[in-house]
Amino acid sequence: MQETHYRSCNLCEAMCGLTIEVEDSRVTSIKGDKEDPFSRGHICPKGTELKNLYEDPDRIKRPLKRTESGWEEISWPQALSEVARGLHEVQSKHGNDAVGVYLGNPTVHNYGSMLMGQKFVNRLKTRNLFSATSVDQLPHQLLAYWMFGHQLMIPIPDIDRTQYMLILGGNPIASNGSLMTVPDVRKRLNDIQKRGGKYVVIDPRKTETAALADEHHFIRPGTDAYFLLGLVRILFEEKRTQGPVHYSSEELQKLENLAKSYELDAIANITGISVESMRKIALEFADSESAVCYGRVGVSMQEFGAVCQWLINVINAITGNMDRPGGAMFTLPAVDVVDPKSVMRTSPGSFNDYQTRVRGLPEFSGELPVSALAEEILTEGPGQIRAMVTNAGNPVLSTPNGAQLDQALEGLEFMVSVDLYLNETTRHAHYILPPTSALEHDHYDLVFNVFAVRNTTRFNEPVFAPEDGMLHDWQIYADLAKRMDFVRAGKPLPEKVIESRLTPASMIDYALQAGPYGTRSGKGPLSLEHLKQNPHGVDLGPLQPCFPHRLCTEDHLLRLVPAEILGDEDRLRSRFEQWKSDQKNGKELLLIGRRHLRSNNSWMHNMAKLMTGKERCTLMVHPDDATRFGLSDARQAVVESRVGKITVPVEITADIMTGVVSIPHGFGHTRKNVRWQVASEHPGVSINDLTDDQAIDALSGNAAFSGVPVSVRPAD
Ligand SMILES: Nc1nc2c(c(=O)[nH]1)N[C@H]1C(S)=C(S)[C@@H](COP(=O)(O)OP(=O)(O)OC[C@H]3O[C@@H](n4cnc5c(=O)[nH]c(N)nc54)[C@H](O)[C@@H]3O)O[C@H]1N2
Ligand SMILES: Nc1nc2c(c(=O)[nH]1)N[C@H]1C(S)=C(S)[C@@H](COP(=O)(O)OP(=O)(O)OC[C@H]3O[C@@H](n4cnc5c(=O)[nH]c(N)nc54)[C@H](O)[C@@H]3O)O[C@H]1N2
Ligand code: SF4
Ligand SMILES: [Mo]
Repeated sequence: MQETHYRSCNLCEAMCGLTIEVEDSRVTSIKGDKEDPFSRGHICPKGTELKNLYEDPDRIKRPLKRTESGWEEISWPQALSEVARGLHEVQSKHGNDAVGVYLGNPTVHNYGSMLMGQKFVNRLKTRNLFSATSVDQLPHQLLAYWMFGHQLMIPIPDIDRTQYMLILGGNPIASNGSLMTVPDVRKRLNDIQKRGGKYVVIDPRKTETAALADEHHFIRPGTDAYFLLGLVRILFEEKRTQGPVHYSSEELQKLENLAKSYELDAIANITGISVESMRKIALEFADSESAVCYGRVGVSMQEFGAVCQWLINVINAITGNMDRPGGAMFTLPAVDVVDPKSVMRTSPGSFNDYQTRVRGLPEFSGELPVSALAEEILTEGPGQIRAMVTNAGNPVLSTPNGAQLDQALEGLEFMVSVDLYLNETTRHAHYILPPTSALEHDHYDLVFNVFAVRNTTRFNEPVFAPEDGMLHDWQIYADLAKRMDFVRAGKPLPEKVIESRLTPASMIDYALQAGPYGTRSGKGPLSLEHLKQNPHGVDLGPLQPCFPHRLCTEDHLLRLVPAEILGDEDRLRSRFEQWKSDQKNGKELLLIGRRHLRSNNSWMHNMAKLMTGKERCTLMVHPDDATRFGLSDARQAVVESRVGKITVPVEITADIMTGVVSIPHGFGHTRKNVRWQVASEHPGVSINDLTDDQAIDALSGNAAFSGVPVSVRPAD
């Protein structure tokens, strides 16, 4: 029997609509869905791999328990009970904070896991909550909280209407866009050019996105804050600022004073971008009919990640491009998570309400920076983490100084992982609880509809029923949350999986109906049923201006210069002085990362079709540096940092700035007892065995991956 299913891909942020053909319970083809009004048929090579992910023989299908003789398959009730008891035991012996939690990136691509996982995590009542946020977008959320009053009021580039886009530290043509859900980004960037606009890229590497840009400027890693300050200074000098609009004139004055205290010549020396180039960019930006500045991981994962995100918002605001078509705008999603009256409202945020035990790093919105995780496990004393729960993550490969974390996890009293695979992290678990894979569960994108470049919505029905004896992420967490209550109350534990009457779909139905386009709120046709009738998705129109009513600050003004940023000024200035007087010894190179279209962080390397072609885990080096350090193409080099040393093949290319080298993250599948057969044939090495857990943005606590000082030499 042949059937056609429609659902969107949940692997990255782009949410591409897929047309999935199934014959006799096997997927026969996955293509882009041309009738999806948002993605318009776009798909990348990873989308079709949902089939192989579903069929992957390495995927875990039954709960696993680590025993003396290896992994043993056990029943769900046994696994869930032993996990609940294990966690309870650690907490009753050592206190609630003795259990740590790490939520990986795919958590936010799985609404069931988010909705029910949250209930379970709340039950644990631990402060030791970590996630991929603090190796990623923490500065974006922090500045949204400070400037707009809500951590999820993140400004989104109105890419379809802008006439000038300035991109820093993002490579959307490889990553398919981030904090800008934008399927088919190559075409949308090209459309800017076709309508007479332009886009400009600031990046230490001439990336796939930079290669097609109107202009590309190399920048020294970690110096973007000064480049952005330079632009702000020029905007003031050239009288291109607007305002006050939605902010006070005192704030504008404070900003001007700050920017004018950084000299343009010094900025040019430090960043490698000339004063003329800065001036050209600033003036073209300001004089464009509309313009938007966008910065992504390359500028959030650095020493001044928070300052960078602040200045990006500032540039959009003072040129009149904040909250206007073609500038930086805000979504009004079908399930609103920002409006305090919404049934799905989330916390506006919190900052520094408490700190990590060892290093005193600040909390953000109930989470602590993951750069501190290993030391919280390794450092003895009250409050030490003795047990971990990991969900959909691989922090051994994805967080700084991963080797240290690897070692820390080995010594835990108890660890449970909810994951599809035995990866570099979950191999340390005592129990692995495997959920269904994407094609077996329904999905509503709670997160990426909020960050989309158009208001859009769809509901994704499962393609297959779950295999016998498999549970969804949400079912695992719904059970565990209740089972913890039983254990704590000293009651006998249920011998069956505890069913929940509340389902993620029912929660979404309620939220859709009550939401800004819903039937119950009388504002539109949306309900779960309506979305099921429209399987290609529903377009809700372009982004609309929403200031001041949607601003979540008390006075409904945007805070142009948050006090916390001013508090970071001394650090910003002293680093500036340090850069100015930096006597380059010529021995040090600055390490950055990169992404490849056919990868997805650490976990798609097990898909054989994605792994064909040239070796991907290489050290990119500029020809001049290769000569300087005696490196030859395709030969091995030793790269060494404060925390570690790895050996990696060299790729000589003029597409990287001199003084900079690059290695992609997510590789390093060489550790023992990992069950990733294909990935093990393309193991590569982990860049995060070089990145430094002590290198952070001291203001936000975010990891500073960009610009790690390393030495490089030939391996033989
Ligand atoms: N040096 C350097 N390090 C980086 C980065 C960088 O640019 N440079 N990028 C950082 C960024 S932005 C991020 S987001 C992190 C990502 O880092 P992590 O979130 O720690 O790791 P992933 O590789 O995304 O985790 C994948 C795991 O999730 C599991 N998984 C997938 N789908 C599901 C699901 O539906 N349910 C469950 N339970 N499990 C699932 C997979 O089986 C796999 O084991 O890496 C960060 N690390
Ligand atoms: N194919 C693929 N797609 C993905 C992922 C993946 O692993 N593979 N991961 C997903 C995830 S979790 C995320 S968060 C997004 C990230 O999406 P993007 O932010 O677009 O990610 P990258 O491609 O790593 O782009 C970061 C860029 O920053 C540059 N950079 C590094 N340091 C600096 C610096 O100091 N200054 C400046 N100006 N630039 C710098 C790098 O050279 C790189 O080109 O991608 C998502 N999509
Ligand atoms: S671009 Fe992202 S959402 Fe689209 S098919 Fe590729 S991985 Fe899936
Ligand atoms: Mo990410």
